Formats: sequence, C-alpha cells, structure tokens
Amino acid sequence: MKSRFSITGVSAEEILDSRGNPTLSVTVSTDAASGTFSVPSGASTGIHEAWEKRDGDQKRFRGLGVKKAVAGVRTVLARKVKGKDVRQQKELDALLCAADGTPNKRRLGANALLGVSIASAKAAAAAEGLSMHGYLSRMLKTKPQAPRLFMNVINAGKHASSYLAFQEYMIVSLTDTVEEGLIVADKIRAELRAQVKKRYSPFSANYGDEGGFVIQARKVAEPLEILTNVLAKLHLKGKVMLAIDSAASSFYRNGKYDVDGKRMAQNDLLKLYGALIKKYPLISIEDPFDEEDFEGFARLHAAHRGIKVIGDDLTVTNPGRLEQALEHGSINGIIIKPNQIGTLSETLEVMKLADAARIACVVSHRSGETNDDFIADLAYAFGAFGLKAGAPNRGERLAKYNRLWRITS
Ligand code: 2PG
Ligand code: MG
Repeated sequence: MKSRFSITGVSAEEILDSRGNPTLSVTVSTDAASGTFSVPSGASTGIHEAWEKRDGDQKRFRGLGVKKAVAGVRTVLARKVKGKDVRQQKELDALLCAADGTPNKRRLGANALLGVSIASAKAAAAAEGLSMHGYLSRMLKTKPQAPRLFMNVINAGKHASSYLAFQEYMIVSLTDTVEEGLIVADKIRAELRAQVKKRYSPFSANYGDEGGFVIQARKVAEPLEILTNVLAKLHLKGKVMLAIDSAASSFYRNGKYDVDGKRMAQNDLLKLYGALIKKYPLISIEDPFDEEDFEGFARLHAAHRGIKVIGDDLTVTNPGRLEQALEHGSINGIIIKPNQIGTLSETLEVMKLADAARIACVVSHRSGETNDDFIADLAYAFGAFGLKAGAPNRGERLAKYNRLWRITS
C-alpha cells in the first residue's frame, strides 16, 4: 500500500567533487519528502574497497566520468526501489546489493549504490520530521555524543606535492565542546602558519587536498616537532593531542617502506613509530603498515597499548576485514567510510561490530569530498570516538564541522 514513506522517484546526476573530479549526486523522493546525497571519493584507496565505477572514457574528465553509474541509478536501481518503504533501510540496501549481484559492487558501482542508500535514509528522516542524527540514533538505539575532531592540518603523501611519506598530521583537541575544539584549532592554525613560513618559506602556507598546509619538510618527524612546538607556545600541552595517518600502502614497494629517503623493513618502521610515540603526544596512528600486513599492525598495537592503532586501508569498512583484524589483534580503532563498502546498512553493521569489540570508530570523509554533511550526523548519532574531516577550512571540510557545531550548540 502506498504511503508517505513509499519511494516515488530516484534521480541522479554528475557533479564535480573538491578535486574537480566527477561524482554522483542522488535524490530519493517520496510524496512527503526527499533526500539528496553526494558521494565522496578517495585518492589513497585500499585495494579491498568496494568498486568505484568510472566511465574510462578518456575524452571526458580524463576517464573519471560517472555517466554509467548515474545511468545505473536511473534505470536498474530506481526500478528496484520504487514503491518500497524508505524507512526499511536494511531491505532497501539488500535490494541494491542484489541488483548489483557482485561481492564488491563491480557491476553498478559502490558509488551508485551508496548514493541511493544514504539519500533514502535522508528522505526517511525528512518524512519522519526528524533530524538525520535523531533518525539514526533512534534506529540504532545509540546515545548521541559529540566525537573528537581529527583535523588534518599538514597534508602530504598522496594529498599534496611534498617530500613526506606520511599522508596526514592531525590535531585532536580533548576539549569538551565542538565550539571549543574549533576555537582551539583556529589558534593552532594561525600559529602553525607563522611557524612554517618562518622555518621553510612563504610557500609552506599553501593548502593541500584536505585543507592542511603543504610544508617543505624532509623528514616524517618534522611536522610532529613543529606541531609540538605550536602546542607548547599556545600552552595547549595535554589539551590537544596529535595523530598520524601514515597511509603506509602508498609508500610500500617490493616488501619495504620508502621513508625519509631510506628503504625500511617492517621492523625499522616499527622502531621509528616507537621513537615518535616516545617523543610526541600521539593519540593514534592510522594505517602504520601496508594494507595486507595484519601482523605489523598487531606488533605496533602490542608494543604501545596507550595509543590507538587505527585501520583504514586495512579494514576498508568491511565486516570480513574487521574480523580478520580482530583475529590478529591488529587494531583498537577503525576508520568508517561509507563509500568503502557501498551501503549505509553495511556501514552500520561494521560500526556495531567494532563497538561490540571495543574498537573505537572514527567516522571519516574522503580526500575528494562534496559539500554533503551526512557523516557529521552519523558520527554524532553513534557517539563515535572521532570525526575526521580534514582541516577546518575549505567549504567541503567545513560543511561537516559546521554541521556538528550546529547540532551541538
Ligand atoms: C584517508 C583518507 C581521508 P583518501 O586515507 O584516511 O583522509 O584519504 O580519501 O584519499 O583515501
Ligand atoms: Mg587513512
């Protein structure tokens, strides 16, 4: 029977993301409401992530167009979900997965599926007259809570042109409120800008893909040294921690890691992390080793119980990969990126699994983002350990922080 919750239409279009690469924006409508979701896209993607469908037509957008994914939404997926109840997220997502029919969503694309999946949840929340986080926390039976902000203030690796192997250097404020976190981050960025200009050159205050500075440092420890100096100068020691996303798969080649001009074995890199942990106020290290090296992660975790060893490319928001990481004792934190798996239900399943195993969830953006702010609601509704959304500048990053600020004030 048709109700205000029955899906009446699904539309999709190509838009450009924050790097100028095409992505999808999908709208799901009922008679009472509609929801739109714009899909993000990574640069340092894990090999086990669900498939991102791109056209490969070199004449359009260097092969990166998503016309075929858009067509899949408009035809196959729209037909599947029309008339279905938009509140039945699990059933909807199961239909989407069945329509694709492959284990990693290679036929229609995880980007196409995720667009329909999250747009449906947004339409459901709107039709219920609830905020997105209110709808999610009711569905998940969770206690909403503001996550810690993981702000990437120095960009390197695949997100910038620099000498540094490690991809991200983040500040993590331990302040109570989101507003205080934003005020502290603003202070840090101003002081950081001054210090990097002085130490390197004015060109060290330019922004990378996620809005952090791109500095001319030669050694992976240098950004940590600078950030520690900044914290000391601002009397923020003990109030703000630091975090790294090494994204180590991106500098792993023929069994070794290319770091600081050296070819490092797992053991050498493990020692380097040990030295960094000793010297700097690190709260977490994400993807410290290659995405197949469950054991490397486990060794770091065993040796340093006081910090979070976080899986991203290792776990790719996939329940099977998380199980493997648990078996190996590899992690005590996990990055949650809905587009790594392709539907909201599967994302929530991984979050619940992680939570049950006392693994901290850090909900994350991608380096190629849109102005969508869904992940802020997701992190808040779940009471996630963290929200990682880049530096607090550039519109697509601020969309998330501003949303969280609005929710919590
Ligand atoms: C990461 C992400 C986001 P990308 O590695 O955690 O910062 O980067 O989206 O390029 O995979
Ligand atoms: Mg990462």
